[in-house]
Amino acid sequence: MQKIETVREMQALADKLRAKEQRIGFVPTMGALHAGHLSLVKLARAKADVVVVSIFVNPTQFGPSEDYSNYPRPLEHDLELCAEAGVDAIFLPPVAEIYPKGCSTFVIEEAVSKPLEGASRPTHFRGVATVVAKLFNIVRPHIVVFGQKDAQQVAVLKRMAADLHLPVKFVVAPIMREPDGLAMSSRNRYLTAVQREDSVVISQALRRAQEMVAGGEHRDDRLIAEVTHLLSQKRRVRVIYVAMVDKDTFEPLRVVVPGKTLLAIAAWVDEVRLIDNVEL
Ligand code: PAJ
Repeated sequence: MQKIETVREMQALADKLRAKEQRIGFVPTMGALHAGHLSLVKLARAKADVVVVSIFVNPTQFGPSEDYSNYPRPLEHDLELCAEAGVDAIFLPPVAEIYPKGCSTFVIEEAVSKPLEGASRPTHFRGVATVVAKLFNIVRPHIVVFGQKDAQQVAVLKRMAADLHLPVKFVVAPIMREPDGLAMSSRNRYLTAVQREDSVVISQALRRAQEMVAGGEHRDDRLIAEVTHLLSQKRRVRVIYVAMVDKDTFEPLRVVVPGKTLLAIAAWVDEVRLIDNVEL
């Protein structure tokens, strides 16, 4: 596994691979890797000749009171996991390599990024879109793999790639969950045992909504009321949003449209912010 820390070297590798007509599959991450990330790597391996993973805790996507400096950075362990998963190259740039002094250009998607996550984290998607556009220009992938766990991120980045004519093919991986249903996340390691117990209500509430839809309920107000009620049963859980939206535009939907509808939750479990979603 090659370890690359500079933009110049990464672009040179991408050029060399492209000259040999090798298809580059790319999985961008912020590290603290878990089985969710590794499922993305597996998909990339199945769909490309060479797999590049980036590990970069991107400062511009964290708000001023968020966990940028405390974000977990277990680098050695991440490198072991990548090597075991058959990653060919790992891109680990220092912050100054991605945001050199004087850098003043950002990518702002102005529709899909506005509601839900965008409303509660106003500069988040500007940071995500900017870093991902940069990474696409550095890694020059044919195929990129993202997780459905961050469904709005996928929708914003697909919109960005289409709008900027970026020649990448998106592959979206299903949400990997713990045995009790909790969606895997690098932030789960912040949870204490009691918080971890309460956090399971998030995926349980989403599953309940799926059952209601299977039983014939299609109205957003009834589904959202039930989900909100279930979440309110746990003392440590505070709802940030529960929303039923179109999975591509993130506009609200009043009734379930099969194949198009996402139910998304963000909630605090004490001071840990968790998100999850299901298709309805
Ligand atoms: P990060 O949170 O490290 O996630 C990297 C990728 O792993 C994302 O595409 C995310 O959706 C996916 N992922 C996380 N948990 C998952 C799970 N339980 N099941 C399936 N996939 C999962 O998302 C980011 O980093 C950053 O915003 C990034 C795109 C790297 C830009 O900085």
